Amino acid sequence: MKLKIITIISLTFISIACASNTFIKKVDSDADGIIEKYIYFKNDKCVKEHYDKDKDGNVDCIVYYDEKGNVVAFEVDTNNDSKMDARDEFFENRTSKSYRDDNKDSKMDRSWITYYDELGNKSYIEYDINYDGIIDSKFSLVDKIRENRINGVWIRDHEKDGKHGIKQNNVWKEIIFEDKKWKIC
Ligand SMILES: [Ca+2]
Ligand SMILES: [Ca+2]
Ligand SMILES: [Ca+2]
Ligand SMILES: [Ca+2]
Repeated sequence: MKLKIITIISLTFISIACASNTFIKKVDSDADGIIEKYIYFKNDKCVKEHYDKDKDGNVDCIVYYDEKGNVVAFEVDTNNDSKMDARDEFFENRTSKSYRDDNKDSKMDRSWITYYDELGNKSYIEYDINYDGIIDSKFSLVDKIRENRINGVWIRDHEKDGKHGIKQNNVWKEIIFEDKKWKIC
């Protein structure tokens, strides 16, 4: 009797999966009885993978794929609270966009756009420090120059002892990011 019930449940699950044209493949690659990878298929193509790398039963990494099998996005739960707090998106025009939820309140706090050269090396980064859609700083990895938008003007950063700053009449002044903008101290 017990065996019969299990068979019915199993068949029902397959039927639902076929009707929606999607199914999930569960992978226990080291055969320890714990599923550490879930592969989601739609129209026979892998659309995303869920990973439980530390095997605590919660997904801690998700990889998204496009129709060609390219990775288009990557999410990670860095503090193991079952909420993704880091996301990276990859685009065909040799750019990527990264988001981070630093205080783990499920709202992203900062983002940056990375540009790559033809060889795939990072060449340029634009930072939105407060995640309001406005770029606050930019950094060229080619000439190692960082600029910060101060009162609407891009001004070269003269970093000193880990602090950001500007030079005015050869005098160094620290700048801090406060109330959504860079301010000269
Ligand atoms: Ca986990
Ligand atoms: Ca998290
Ligand atoms: Ca946040
Ligand atoms: Ca901003």
